[in-house]
Amino acid sequence: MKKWVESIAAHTLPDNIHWCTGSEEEYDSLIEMMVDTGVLKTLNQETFPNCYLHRSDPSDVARVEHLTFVCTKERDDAGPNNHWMEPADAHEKIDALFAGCMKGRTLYVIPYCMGPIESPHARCGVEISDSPYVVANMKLMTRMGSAALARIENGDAFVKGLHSTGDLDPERRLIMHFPDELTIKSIGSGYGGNALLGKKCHALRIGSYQARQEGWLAEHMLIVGLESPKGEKHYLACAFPSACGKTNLAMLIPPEKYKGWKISTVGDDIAWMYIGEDGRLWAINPEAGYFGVVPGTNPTTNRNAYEMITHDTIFTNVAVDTHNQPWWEGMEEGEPAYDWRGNPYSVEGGSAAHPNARFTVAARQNPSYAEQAEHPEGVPISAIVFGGRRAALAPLVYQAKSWEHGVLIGSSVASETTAAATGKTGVVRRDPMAMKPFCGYNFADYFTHWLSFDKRSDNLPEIFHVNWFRRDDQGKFLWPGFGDNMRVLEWIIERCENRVGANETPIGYLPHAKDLDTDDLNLPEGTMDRLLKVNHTQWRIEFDEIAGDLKTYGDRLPKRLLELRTEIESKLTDR
Ligand code: GTP
Ligand code: SPV
Ligand code: MN
Repeated sequence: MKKWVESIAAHTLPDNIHWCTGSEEEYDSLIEMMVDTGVLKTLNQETFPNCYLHRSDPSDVARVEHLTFVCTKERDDAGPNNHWMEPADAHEKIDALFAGCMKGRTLYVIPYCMGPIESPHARCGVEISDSPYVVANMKLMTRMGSAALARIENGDAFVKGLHSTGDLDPERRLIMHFPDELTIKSIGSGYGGNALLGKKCHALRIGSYQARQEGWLAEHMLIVGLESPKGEKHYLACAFPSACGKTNLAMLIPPEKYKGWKISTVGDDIAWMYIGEDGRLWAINPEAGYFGVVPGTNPTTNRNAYEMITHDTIFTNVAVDTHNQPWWEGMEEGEPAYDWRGNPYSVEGGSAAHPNARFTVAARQNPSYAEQAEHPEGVPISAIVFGGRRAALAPLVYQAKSWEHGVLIGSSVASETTAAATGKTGVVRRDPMAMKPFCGYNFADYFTHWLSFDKRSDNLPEIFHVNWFRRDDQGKFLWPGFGDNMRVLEWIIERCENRVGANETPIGYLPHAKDLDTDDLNLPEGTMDRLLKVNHTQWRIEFDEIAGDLKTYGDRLPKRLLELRTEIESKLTDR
């Protein structure tokens, strides 16, 4: 590793090299240095102790999918779902941008471990970066420093990540993955998913590639624990696209009538899953912190998150009020004085906080943090839940009839695009398993890999699909969401335990309205009917589009998915 660091230093020409230990003192001194240099702004320390604000370059506030590449030898191995470049060309192109890019800067060597240090399922990496903001975020988001370095020095294979903010020019911004070389190179962005290489680049893109070779799954999923008043425990792993509700569901506070239930957060964004000795699917959360969407967070929607981000938090691109406290849309108190760019707030200037403003916090600050998140073996998963943000069509919840049907449902997830990535928002696009931006190889092979689990165990989780985002004709959400999603999770658990019946439809099993307890919600007449209706005509159109999307994967697509799609379509007859 030393040789690698030396060769990078010889190419990037930093003034200094700093090997990160991950200590509190190191974190504090980096924060102090960033405050001095203006990278961070100190927020009101009385009301928000140890909280800081980072304002990104306005062109650098989200992931950039069009600049993100998977560089396998063969183009088909990356698949139509990824941008691809031939590895030697890719290295040449990006290495040219790294030449001398750290002059006048410090090169930080950041050893990290994704997953509990003691876990056989955890994996290590080393990120080289010239951004102290990245170091501070990696400290909160991963097990970073000496313990990870010790694992690596004991012979653990590790992912080599090279990152520089470069000159932040979007024309010279690239995020490249070389899965066969366990290498990531990222330049020109300081934003989360582009720069914190342990997260999307390692734990999902490289991780999914390794997972396929080794027989496990690396997924864009939250992991939540639900314990009933009787002490029955279930863990759900849920895949929703970016900014579609994972963090919120992972730390949900159930409505009053669910008194006695204990909800705990194992993870809010990524799950690594493997088949355990008992044939069940087990999951660990490779992360140790949250990089979460700020707007919309308030004591009613997500009290756990609201409390957790009142101290020891790095805010990115929020607004501030006149008392130098962070402010964002949907906070439901105070008023913005300065917007996310640092300009005096004006209505004409658009939203005060950036719609993709984020918080970074250590997971242990979450009041609902599950101790099981530290267990080397992780937790057994009862149900896998796919979901998307869809104003129309997709019902509140439905259950797959089999594992392969669940894989078809996952592969045809569609969702409205959000501010988490650059580009137009609110456009419905296919986002299989919520992994469209994150699968490090050809989706056709990924679907085959998912299907293969069926042959390896007869004890796999049930699979469901949910949609919290249906809207009425005025554009208002039909379903209250947030804590009330508990009502749906309870039905999911009851289905897993075979304790409740269901309405069989061609697309899957839906709840009988009477089995979803919504009496105390006072929903407008007809709401549940709309949320639980399967309109055959519209679903035929959907299934036609699904066929079109699946066919873009060509010959490598597992035939079974297309057959199953056709079987279901033929049952969608008008009633
Ligand atoms: P990433 O971190 O980008 O992967 O996103 P995420 O899936 O963790 O999304 P998150 O939970 O941060 O939610 C994104 C946005 O959706 C926030 O503004 C939330 O307030 C909003 N949201 C979350 N859950 C619900 C829900 O049940 N109903 C409605 N209407 N909005 C929700
Ligand atoms: C997402 O976009 O899905 C995120 C934020 O979780 S980032 O880490 O930037 O990818
Ligand atoms: Mn995410």
